[in-house]
Amino acid sequence: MTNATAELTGTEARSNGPLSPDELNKMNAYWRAANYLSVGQIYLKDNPLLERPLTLDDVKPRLLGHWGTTPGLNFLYVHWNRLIRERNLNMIYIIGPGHGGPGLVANTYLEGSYTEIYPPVEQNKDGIKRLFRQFSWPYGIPSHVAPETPGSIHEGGELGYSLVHAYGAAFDNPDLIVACVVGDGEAETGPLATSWHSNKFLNPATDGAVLPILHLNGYKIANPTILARIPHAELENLMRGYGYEPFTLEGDDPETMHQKAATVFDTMFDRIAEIQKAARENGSTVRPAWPMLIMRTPKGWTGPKFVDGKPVENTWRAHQVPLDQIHEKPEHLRQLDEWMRSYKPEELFDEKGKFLDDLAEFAPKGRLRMGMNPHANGGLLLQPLKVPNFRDFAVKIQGRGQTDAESTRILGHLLHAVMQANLGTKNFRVFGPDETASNRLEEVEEGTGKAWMAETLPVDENLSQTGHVMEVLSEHMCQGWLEGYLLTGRHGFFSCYEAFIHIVDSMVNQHAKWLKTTREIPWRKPIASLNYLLSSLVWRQDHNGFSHQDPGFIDHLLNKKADVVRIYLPPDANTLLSVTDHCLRSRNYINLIVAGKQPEPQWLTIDEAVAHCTTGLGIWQWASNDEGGAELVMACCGDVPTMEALAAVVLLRERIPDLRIRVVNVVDLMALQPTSEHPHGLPDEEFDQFFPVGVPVIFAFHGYPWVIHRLTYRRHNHDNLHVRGYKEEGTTTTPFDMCVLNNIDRFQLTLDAIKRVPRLKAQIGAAEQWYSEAIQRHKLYVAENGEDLPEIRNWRWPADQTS
Ligand SMILES: Cc1ncc(C[n+]2csc(CCOP(=O)(O)OP(=O)(O)O)c2C)c(N)n1
Ligand SMILES: [Mg+2]
Repeated sequence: MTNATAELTGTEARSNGPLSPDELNKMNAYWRAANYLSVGQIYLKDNPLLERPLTLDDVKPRLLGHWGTTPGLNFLYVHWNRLIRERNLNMIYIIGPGHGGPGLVANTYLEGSYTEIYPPVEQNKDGIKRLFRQFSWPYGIPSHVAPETPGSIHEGGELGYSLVHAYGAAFDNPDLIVACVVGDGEAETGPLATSWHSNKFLNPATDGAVLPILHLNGYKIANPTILARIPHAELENLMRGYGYEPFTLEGDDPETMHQKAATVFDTMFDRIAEIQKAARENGSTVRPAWPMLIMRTPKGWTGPKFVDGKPVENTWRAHQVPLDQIHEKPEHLRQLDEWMRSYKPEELFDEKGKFLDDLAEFAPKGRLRMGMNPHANGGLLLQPLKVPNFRDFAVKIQGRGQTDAESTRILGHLLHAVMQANLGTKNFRVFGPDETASNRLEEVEEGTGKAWMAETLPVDENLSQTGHVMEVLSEHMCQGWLEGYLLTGRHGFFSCYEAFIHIVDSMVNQHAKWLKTTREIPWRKPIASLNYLLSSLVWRQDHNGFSHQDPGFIDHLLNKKADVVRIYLPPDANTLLSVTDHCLRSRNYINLIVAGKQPEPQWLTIDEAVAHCTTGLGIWQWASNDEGGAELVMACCGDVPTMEALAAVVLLRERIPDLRIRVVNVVDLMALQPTSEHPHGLPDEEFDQFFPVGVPVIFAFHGYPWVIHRLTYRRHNHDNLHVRGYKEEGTTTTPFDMCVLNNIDRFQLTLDAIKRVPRLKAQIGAAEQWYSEAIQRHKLYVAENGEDLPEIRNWRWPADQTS
């Protein structure tokens, strides 16, 4: 392999491409500088310019970071700089192998962004020392392309999401080019494998461009990659099959590689410009074959070729820290010294440690620098969403629970209005894995359509090349597109079946981490919240059954930092409207809304709904008779549990008319937590007002029952809290039988109440008898008739019991 640092003399290389000899030399010097600073970050805490031979005192005690991917990322950065300058491009750079963090830090430092954002990291020797020392250092900066890294919207620690983020960023950003490096290992992940199809949703007239670079360095941590070990033609055909026009850049000799890269990138960027021109000026509506690059370069390019007699460069051994026993092996220290000097720092930085002006000039200026591009700090560009008055869509309540509505369909009216109000600014999209209509939100498609650049047939409905509803049967893609869209300063809404949102558990972890960290970074401006609507809920899987029954996403989100997560279970349409309005206006949260799509009773007027959602929980006085002090609190959270709890109240009143019952409905789950744990948490004194100490609470909950215990275990009345919820019993059966199977039905709640109220002790035996007869009757009836008992099916809250 040719030494990267050799002065470039090859006349052939100089003449055979778009770069002048001077430009080529400068680009290579720039790349050397980025590589030098990358290696320095991994290894050094002192002697930043190698003014004296390296000693063990200069080297960090713990060597942390990843070298292997970094030189490739740096190589591309230098080339993007040239293209941005020459073509005045608005460009951001997404790094799939986010473990190449040192490279992005190095490049944003060289272009000046880093020092502007972090002034102590000066453009001199002290600054370089600080830059080196802080990397992977306690209270310093992380090793990945983290939120702390200027220009990043993608941490890349969990591999697989680079390309969806890139497309999400490009939607509705017609002037933006998103260069996206996909690791060849990353390309083996499920999310990444499907992400290539994003090109069927990208409109060259109204969206920006994504330039995928498959970084084919041949290896992962300890293995070769699949795509590097199939014939090149097969790989190209794979990319063609995905609808791209593949280009290849292959080699290891910097001298020729810069020229080759400049040549291929000029062609590819010309191609992007042609595609956009055809769509924007000539009205072409054909789905284009966007260019993509297969970059076949060595892993650990320009690093040590052999260590301890074993090959390192161009192998998986280059993945992390190639010389990792510096403190044990003097030979490793000598090799490190030699490796770093091979970049010739004395030719790159002046005696004060400042990057030489005629090299620094090579970077673009101002906001064109990728570290300063506002699209990578989306909050800077965020425009408030126009949200029409949600009260205009309210369900008229005539008597408690006397009218039914599909709550999510009512929400669909609001979302449609939001979509229409923001079509002009093009900053709102609704995402769903083929479930928008199934979740009763299809009205949102009217007037915009569902994005679709592939073939259409007469039978299709609502497909449109400019649609702002995004439907693809990949929860990963929906989530990733939405994240990319939000991170670049727009708004969105993701509706999904409750059980299958788990597919993106891991992605939402990463987004939550991003939000948590950015809250602590002053220069990162708040972005719009990530809003989920989960419908097709556990209790009403009439068509599907057990596979579709899982309310555990709530549990999953509860693990996240309280600052970031909000969970709402509106019991009816008006509360759903109020909650959604709030979520759409919020910033920097992950909002989870769990709401049913089946016809269900409507309880609250819109004014009551707003008040209820504002406190997060409330006593439903109209359903309570607790004057003189409650003897029992019947609590509920979620639409079906609310109905069962109210039905139990009616049954209890029939049996024990003088029982003083209070009904408490919880819409904001986090209100149950102590204030110390969550900003929405009620102070203990207030909590005790709702759930008085010593009074038994029967709590009917939408999800897994221990969620409620987990949230309330420190509350005074916790010992008296008895929760019913989903306990993993399910199948394709009637709606009420689902409740019975999980012991959350009205009969069970009634029996629970009788068992827990001390003065009713004498009635327990009779109540148990009554309970088993009721359940028996129910089971026989559903088994025989295939539907619920008429009194269950047609149940209504009795008007005369409204107080
Ligand atoms: C989803 C996921 N699985 C596993 C890992 C652990 N991991 C970190 S880097 C890496 C290899 C990545 O290889 P590649 O994408 O080819 O990157 P590069 O060769 O450029 O370093 C793996 C498996 C991870 N970060 N994310
Ligand atoms: Mg690789």
